[in-house]
Amino acid sequence: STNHLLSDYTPYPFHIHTTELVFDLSPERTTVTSWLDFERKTGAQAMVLDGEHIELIAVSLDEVALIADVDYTVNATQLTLHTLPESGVLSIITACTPSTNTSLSGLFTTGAHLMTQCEAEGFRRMTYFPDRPDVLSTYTVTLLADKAQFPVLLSNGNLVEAREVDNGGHMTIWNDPFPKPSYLFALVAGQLASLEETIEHDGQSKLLQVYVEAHDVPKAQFAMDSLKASIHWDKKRYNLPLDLERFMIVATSDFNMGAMENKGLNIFNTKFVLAHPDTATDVDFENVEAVVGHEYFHNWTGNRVTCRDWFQLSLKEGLTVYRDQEFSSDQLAEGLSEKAAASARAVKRIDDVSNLRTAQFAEDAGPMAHPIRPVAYEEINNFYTMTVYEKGAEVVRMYETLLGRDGFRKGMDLYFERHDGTAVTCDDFRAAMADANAVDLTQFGRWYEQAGTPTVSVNGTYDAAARTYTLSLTQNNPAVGIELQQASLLKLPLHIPLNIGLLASSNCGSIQVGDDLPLYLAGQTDAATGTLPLSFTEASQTFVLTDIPCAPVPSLNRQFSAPVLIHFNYSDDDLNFLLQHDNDAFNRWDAAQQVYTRCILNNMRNPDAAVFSPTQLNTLGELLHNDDLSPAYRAQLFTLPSHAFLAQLISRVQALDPQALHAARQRANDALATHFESAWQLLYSQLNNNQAYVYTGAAAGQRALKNLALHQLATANDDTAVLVQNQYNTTDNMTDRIAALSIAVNHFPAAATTMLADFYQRYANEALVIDKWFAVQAANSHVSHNAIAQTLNDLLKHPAFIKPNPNRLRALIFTFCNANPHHFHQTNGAGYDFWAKHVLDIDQKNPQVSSRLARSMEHWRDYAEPHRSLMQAALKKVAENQTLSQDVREIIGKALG
Ligand code: B3K
Ligand code: ZN
Repeated sequence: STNHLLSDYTPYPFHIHTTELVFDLSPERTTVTSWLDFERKTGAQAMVLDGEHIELIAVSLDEVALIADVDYTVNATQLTLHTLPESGVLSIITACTPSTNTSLSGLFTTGAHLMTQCEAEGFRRMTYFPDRPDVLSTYTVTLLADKAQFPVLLSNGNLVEAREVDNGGHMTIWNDPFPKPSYLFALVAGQLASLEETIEHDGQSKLLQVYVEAHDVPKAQFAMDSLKASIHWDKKRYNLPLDLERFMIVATSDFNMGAMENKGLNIFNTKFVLAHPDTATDVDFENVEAVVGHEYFHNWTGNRVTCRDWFQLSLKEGLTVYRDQEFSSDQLAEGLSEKAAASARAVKRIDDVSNLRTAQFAEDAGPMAHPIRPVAYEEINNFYTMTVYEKGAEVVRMYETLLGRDGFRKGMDLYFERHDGTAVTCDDFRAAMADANAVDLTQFGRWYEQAGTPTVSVNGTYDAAARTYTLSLTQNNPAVGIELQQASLLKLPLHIPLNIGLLASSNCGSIQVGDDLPLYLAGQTDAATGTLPLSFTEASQTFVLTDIPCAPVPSLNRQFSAPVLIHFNYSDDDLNFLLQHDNDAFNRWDAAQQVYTRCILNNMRNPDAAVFSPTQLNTLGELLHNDDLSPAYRAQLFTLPSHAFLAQLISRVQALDPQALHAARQRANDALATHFESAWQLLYSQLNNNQAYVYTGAAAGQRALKNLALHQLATANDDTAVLVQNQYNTTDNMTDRIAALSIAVNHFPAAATTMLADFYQRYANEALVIDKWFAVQAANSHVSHNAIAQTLNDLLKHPAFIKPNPNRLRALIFTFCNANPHHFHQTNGAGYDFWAKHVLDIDQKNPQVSSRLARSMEHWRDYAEPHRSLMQAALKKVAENQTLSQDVREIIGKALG
């Protein structure tokens, strides 16, 4: 396999000014005719076009047929035109077979429909083309199909013409006036119904459509509302309008990822479009809103300004994730009092950061570690990662922290002024931010070049006589992943914006214990109260804070201003103090996480000792009863750090015993369940108030805390089975029903059997709900290893698991491998064998999906024996397979390498 290098970039030697395409569509054989209006830039190079899994029928230049092996040559991946003039129109006819395309890349069948997925390199599965993001062209597309079979024919941009043709056929012609790369092309041919609205926007009327299967139309309104909110938000916050006459969203059940931002024609996994209280949970609603926003925001950050090459992927993805996070945060805060809004925003930030710390920090500590702008890849689809997306978003957020809201906006404005309609690099974005604010962001550029999660070690000393508090910071970022092979690599200090606060540890003067002290940075005149942003740029750096009237407890990296790990030698009392008093809601939650982490790790070493001290339980008890804290926030405060997050922390210092970790984490949870049993009881009865379902952040928070309470009660007390059964039977929404089912599956097996049967029957026709039914069983961390093996066997043979689509595979197989550590990490290796079998099976059909599953084992080196050797053996078994896809081969190669 070839290794693609950032350093190899060269511009494409031709312009393709316009691209005209005619698709004669049918599942068994689709023909594509293209007319490419080209112009040579410089030199005399041949024109090399990409093409895979397609049949070449004819090539002509200015309507004169070209001759194979004379004018052009063709191999399995390229068509090379040897002697082209300065300019002309190249026409190519190809054919492909959508019905046998199980990779879901290129043109494929899904249910009764035909759809495309082109990013990153799917366009070349339909026609020969320079399939790279820096070749921008204006597209006109004609779609021809049987009218009865495919009544709906959609492509990018504006509809130019629609009419019937002979023999029961029909055609539509679409024109997209905005130059775009091939990865943003899309077409849909199907039997779909649509929900439509016309809005007035930017002085024009715009048609919005959400296309779904007819029976799903009642579940499409929330996506439509989310789209309208997104359009409104982007205009208001960034003055970025919807630039086409219409905007379409189409849902499909068969999709490798969440959704795709094709120009004017977004294609979505049904999971991120369909939302109805009967079938979708609060988390599903939240995700639909976020993903609709994300894809819409790409229209500017990704489509109007796109990437020069795939190494720059974070240019569009990091920025667009940052934008969707801010959109969701604004949606949650809308209409609330200032205080409630701040709390709602903290809840969103905590969700995003815990996701980052669980999954991205782990990625950044393993064999796939890479900078947000990678320098090499074998298969680009493997680099749609947590690092490129989520750490990329944190890097964008740091610009905002450094430059302020207005400064960031100035940078965005300049970015579009300079680069609209072009394909650019991450450096161009950074230059726009720097130039618009007249600041030097050279050092900040290292965030794009270096992999790994930096550790910031902090020492604090209070000098009572001098009334100073001195913070000494050291940053450390050792080589990881691919960097380990770059012998000459020198990692340099990063520019880290570190927000800090100092809490008064006692009453002093007018200052009360727990208050934020006013902060003055020595040598600087500007004073800040509360949170002070430090600009930490050296390997080691000291900050002296003056006029500090009493000994403080520091609150570090407030709001998670930088994606780093903080080391500070807090005593148990310090953490308890922060848990009681921190005025930064994010850091208060983080104090709880640190308490839990410390207690679980202690308990792993000392399983017979109590997990929590009386002081800790006392403070936690006060928080649980504190009605000033929103239910959503309290639910987060009482959620333990994930197994994966703890595993990653442990593996930094010692070999990981996954069963010991699972058991200690379980004991911590049991301790919270039993110690606060009466509080959980009270909360459950208060919050289980039979209010009709409505999706709002506040209502979702109440359900989250209620279902956490029910879960804790189930752990503490067997009588809870009645409450669980009752909630399952009487609720009006999926959030509560699936929560009850999950609790029953884990704690009340007898009740679960009938509930599972009932659930399946109720929702047999709702594919996304049946996915939940599979997932709940695959995640069962109770019962015996033998029982779970039996369940998995039954589920694999279940009629609903014949020809599973990616969502179904994720529900059963991925859930077991990634979210059930107790059963996955059996000491006889059965979980690892299961993994190997399914990686190989899935790889035959869909490399992108199997390659994601392949990653479940990349941390094998972190494990203690016998796990380590058994995992290595399973990886080797997969590696030996001769027919591995390039996708899986890269992952396994890096894991073993
Ligand atoms: N840009 C697409 C992801 C494409 C993944 C290709 N393997 C969705 C998104 O990030 O919005
Ligand atoms: Zn994206």
